[in-house]
Amino acid sequence: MRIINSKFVISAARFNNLPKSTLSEIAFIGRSNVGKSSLINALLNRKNLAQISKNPGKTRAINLFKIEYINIKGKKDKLIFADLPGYGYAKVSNKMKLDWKQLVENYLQKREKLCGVVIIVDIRHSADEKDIQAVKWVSSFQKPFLLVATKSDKLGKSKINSQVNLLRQEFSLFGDEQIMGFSSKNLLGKEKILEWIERRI
Ligand SMILES: Nc1nc2c(ncn2[C@@H]2O[C@H](COP(=O)(O)OP(=O)(O)OP(=O)(O)O)[C@@H](O)[C@H]2O)c(=O)[nH]1
Ligand SMILES: [Mg+2]
Repeated sequence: MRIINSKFVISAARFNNLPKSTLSEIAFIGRSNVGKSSLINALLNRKNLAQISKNPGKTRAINLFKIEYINIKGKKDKLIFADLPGYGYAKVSNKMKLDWKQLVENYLQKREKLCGVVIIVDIRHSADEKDIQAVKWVSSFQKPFLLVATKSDKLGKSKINSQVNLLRQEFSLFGDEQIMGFSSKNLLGKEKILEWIERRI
């Protein structure tokens, strides 16, 4: 797919504030500060469409972006990207954690046109409990997912492959299809993510 245009639509702190689901939608989820917004910007060839912050936990709502692209058959089409609020940030109250869970759960369960979820982890770290939970959670809603191990620019080439293989085992994934390395800095893996998205929609 070739992206031709993208724009911010809405930031919704409640599920009911989201506009009706009419276009195919792809969601992005991961630990707070893992690089979700950077990944979305990289896919869309934009510097600052999705907010990038050095302060983890800043995104507390679901941000929607409307994308125009040329599909594999050369036809113009549209889809939605949803930047979901990050999890695992320690400095939030229990009430906020509960609100987060309810918002994301509602979203995964009820968003009618949601056709795939990109789950983002840091390639440098072993799978932790929260990330494993996230994978199980998304799977429990029968949503196809792609695990993207980002910040691969921080590792050498052979280390990237060995980490991806390690993470594949830790997350009990089978086959190459479900996990890959990525970097928002040097754009490694960008085309593969776009191909995965196009297959889902
Ligand atoms: N080296 C490197 N740094 C990255 C990469 N992706 C993101 N970062 C940095 O990681 C930090 C967090 O990135 P964001 O894209 O804001 O992460 P996020 O997951 O959207 O964060 P929240 O929305 O706050 O939860 C920023 O300082 C980014 O510049 C990457 O691929 N490589
Ligand atoms: Mg963000």
